Amino acid sequence: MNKSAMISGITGQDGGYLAKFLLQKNYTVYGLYRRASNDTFFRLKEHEIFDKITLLDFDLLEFTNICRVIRKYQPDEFYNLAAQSFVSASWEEPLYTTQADGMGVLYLLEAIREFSPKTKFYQASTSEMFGKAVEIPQTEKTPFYPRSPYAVAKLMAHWACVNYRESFNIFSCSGILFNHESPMRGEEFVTRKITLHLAKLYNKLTDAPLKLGNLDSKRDWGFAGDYVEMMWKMLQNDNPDNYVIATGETHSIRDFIHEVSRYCNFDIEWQGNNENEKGIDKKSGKTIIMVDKQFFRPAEVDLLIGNAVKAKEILSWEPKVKFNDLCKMMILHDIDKTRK
Ligand code: F7E
Repeated sequence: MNKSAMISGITGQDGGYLAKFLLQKNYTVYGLYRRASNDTFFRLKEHEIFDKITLLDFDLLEFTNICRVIRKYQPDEFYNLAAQSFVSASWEEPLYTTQADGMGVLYLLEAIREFSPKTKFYQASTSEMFGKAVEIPQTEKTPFYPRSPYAVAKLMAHWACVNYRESFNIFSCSGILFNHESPMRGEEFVTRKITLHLAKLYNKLTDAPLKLGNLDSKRDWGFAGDYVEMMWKMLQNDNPDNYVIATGETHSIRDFIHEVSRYCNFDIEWQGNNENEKGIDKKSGKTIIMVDKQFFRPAEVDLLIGNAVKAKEILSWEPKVKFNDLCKMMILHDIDKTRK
C-alpha cells in the first residue's frame, strides 16, 4: 500500500516542493490549507500537482478541526510546515504568532498522541532559534538565543517535539532549517523582494528604487528544493532526532544584491551611511537601492551559518545547490516572469 503524508502549509514554498517530492515517491498526499478568499494554490498549479493532492480545510488554531483530520486519515507521516513565518510580522502580531507557531504544534502533537500515535511527525523548526548566536557555526548542540516573538514560539514548538518524543514515544523530528529560498519564495522575504524588484528595473517596468532595511545581516541561504528531501529522510530513519539543515556558507544581503545584479547588468556602488545609504548603478548613475528604516527590526539576527555534518553522517544528505546557483536561478526566473 502507498504511504500517506499530510502536509500542513501546503500552499507555501516548502509545501509545494515537498508535495511534489512525495508524489514522485508514490505517496498519497493530503494538503492542509487555511481557507482564503484569494487563490493561494498558485504554487501547486505551477508545480503541476494541484489535482494530485487531496486538499482539506485546516487551521492551526482550531483544535477540533485538527483532531478530526488526524483521527479520520491517520496518516503515516505528518509534516507541519504551517506557520506565521514572517519574522518581521511577529513583532506586530506576537500573540497570534505564538498561538499558531507554538500552541498550534502542541495541538498537533496532542491530536497525534490521542488519535494516531503511529504517525511520524516532522516539525519545521528554524535557525532563528539560534538568534543572537553564541557559537559559529551553529549545530544541534548550540544553545538557543531567540530574538523575535517568532523565534520564541518556534523554540517552544521545538522543545514540545523533543518532549513528546521522550514522554510518549511519539516519532517526532525537529528540522532546524536555515534560510531556504527559491523562485517560489514569498515576495516579502528579502531574497525574493530583491530579485523581483531588480528584474522589474531591468525590464524597465519600474523606475523606483528598491527600499530595504539592514544590508549587513548574514544568512546561510540554501535551496528549498534540496531541503524538503531532508524532511523526508528524517522520518525514514530508525530514530527520531533533531537535525540542522544548512549549506555551511554565509552571505550578507549586500552580497546577494551584488550577485543577482550581475544578471541585470547593474554594477552597484554604495554611497552614504546607515539610514542614508544608497546603491547606485555606476553605469547609468541611477539609484537602484535605498535604505529605509521602516524595514529595520527591533532586534536583529546578525549572523547565521549552520553546520549540517550530522545530517551528512547519519542521513547521507548534502545540499546540491550553492549560493551562486541559487542567485542565478531566482533572478533568471524573475527576469523571465516579469517580462511576460
Ligand atoms: O530576512 C534583512 C532582515 O525576511 C533576512 C523565514 O523563512 O528564514 C526566514 O527568516 C534578513 C534579515 O528572512 C529587508 O533584517 C533587510 O536580517 O528574508 P527574511 P528571515 O527573517 O531570516 C528563517 C530560517 C525562518 O524560519 C523564517 O520563517 O534580511 N532585510 N531588508 C530584510 N528582510 C525583509 N524581509 N525585507 C527587507 O526589506
